Amino acid sequence: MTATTIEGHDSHHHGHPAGFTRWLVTTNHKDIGTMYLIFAFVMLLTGGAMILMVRAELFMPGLQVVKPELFNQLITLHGLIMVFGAAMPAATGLANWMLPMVIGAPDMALPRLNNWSFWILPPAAVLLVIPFILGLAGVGTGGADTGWTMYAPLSIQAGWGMDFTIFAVHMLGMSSILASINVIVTIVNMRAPGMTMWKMPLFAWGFLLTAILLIFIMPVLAGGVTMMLMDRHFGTHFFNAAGGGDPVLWQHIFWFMGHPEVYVLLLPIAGVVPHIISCFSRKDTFGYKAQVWSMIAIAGLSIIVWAHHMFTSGMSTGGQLYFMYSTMLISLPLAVLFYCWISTFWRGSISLETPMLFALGFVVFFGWGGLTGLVLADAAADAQYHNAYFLVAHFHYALYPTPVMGAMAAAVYYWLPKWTGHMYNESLGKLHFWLVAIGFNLTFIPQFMLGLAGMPRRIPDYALQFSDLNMLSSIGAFILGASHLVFLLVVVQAARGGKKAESRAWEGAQGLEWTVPSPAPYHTFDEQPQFGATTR
Ligand code: HEM
Ligand SMILES: [Cu+2]
Repeated sequence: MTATTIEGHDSHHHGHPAGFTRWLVTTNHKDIGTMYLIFAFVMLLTGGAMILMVRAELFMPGLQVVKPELFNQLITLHGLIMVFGAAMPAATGLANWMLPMVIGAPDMALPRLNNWSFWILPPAAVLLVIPFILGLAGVGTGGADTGWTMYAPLSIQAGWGMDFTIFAVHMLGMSSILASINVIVTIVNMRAPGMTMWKMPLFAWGFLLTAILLIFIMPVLAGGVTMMLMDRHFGTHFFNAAGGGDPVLWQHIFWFMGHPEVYVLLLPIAGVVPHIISCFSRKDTFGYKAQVWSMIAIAGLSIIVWAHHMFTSGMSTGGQLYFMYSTMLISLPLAVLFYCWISTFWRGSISLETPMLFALGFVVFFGWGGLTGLVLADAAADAQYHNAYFLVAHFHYALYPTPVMGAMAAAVYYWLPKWTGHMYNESLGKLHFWLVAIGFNLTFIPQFMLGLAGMPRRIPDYALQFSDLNMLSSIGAFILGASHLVFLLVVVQAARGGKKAESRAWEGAQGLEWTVPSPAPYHTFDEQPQFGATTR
């Protein structure tokens, strides 16, 4: 950001706060985007440190590092923090930074709401973690220890870490609903002239569908945790069989949110990745309309398949068949997406800069997550694999590539020159990628094998036969953890200096965001851009 833009801003508005106040009261989508991304990264390291303690415990059979109670708190907080603290805010940060720029808008439609959506997050994160820290200090009952799914009746009986978690979930959910409203209003109202819905970048489609999904599902979770709070403190028995309630009702409510949630994590990236693949293949995106319709189909289907998480909770044969086939149906639009991505780089003139490496890595690893998901969608096989490490490996192949490799790495590297005005260090970027590729697979391939061999999940100790694979998995996890520090180094370096980036930082890059200087000025489009034949 240059001094002239600030003066230009001041001349027609009121004063411009500096220092901490600037960040506290900012309504600028770039400031807010930056804060979201930093928050997400801090949460990634926090959740990561917690799971490294778990992997340290699982390095050898027997109990060495953490007590079983603490183990349960660690996996619970890891799951909650990764999903709500790291993955979703990373995507929202991207939306804030890039959505106005790719559709040619000066800012998000509701800037003050935007500020509020962000500032709800840090207190929520504190609420989530504080009982855990107090517990370590010997105060109270510790953090929630139910697993991130918070299954009743365990969550009804849990200590007061659960109440903090319920409150935190309310706040996190509120934040994402507000952010979603903002995304929808921005896309509907603020596109540059000439940009119809069917010419809008896939980036915007991904976020639009995600935002609609979130508004659909988050209130259901909010209702669910409110019922849980009532059960815990106000004498209701929604989930208590002794009082006429039903614990499985909780599972329905949770997974009605929880399953679409994985598509909330996927869809923004499904919108981002085609931009990157097309740029580094120097070819137009293949099958634009097919991709949009597939994303719509995925979003629609995602809300009618939730009970595939509940095959082992007891379900009628008819229910099992319905949820099995409806789940498998999602493979079709997903396969269309993969087909389009592959066709985009097919016979392109490909170069493998870091963003492209991460985009391709995403396609391969996430594809593996999808294929192993089909195994779990099979109601008969799921009985064997659901509560084994196979499931843990599967959902990490779905959930790590999406927010971390897609949003935090591929997209951040791709747009970093636009954000900072500098090129990042390509060799360190590549090192980051290969550490992720090796660390990630070394962590989770052994977990598939452990699952097939029958090692249960969420247990701090295991039989001797599982020793070697667990050791490998733990080594992989520490490599993966180290990779994130390399990433931090690259980003900090690029923010502080380096080779100047041109306005079109990548030769194959298309889109309105590349028509403005790098770094993008504080107010991107002082004059409304025209969307036409040369800009897509
Ligand atoms: C950074 C590398 C990561 C490693 C090494 C890792 C490892 C693990 C391990 C060992 C577990 C415990 C499994 C068990 O015993 O039940 C776990 C659970 C979980 N992880 Fe990760 N994870 C990583 C990243 C992520 C990310 C990025 C997400 C989501 C965006 C995520 C979401 C979850 C969830 C939802 C659970 C389930 C918690 C539960 O069972 O309640 N993880 N992870
Ligand atoms: Cu699901």
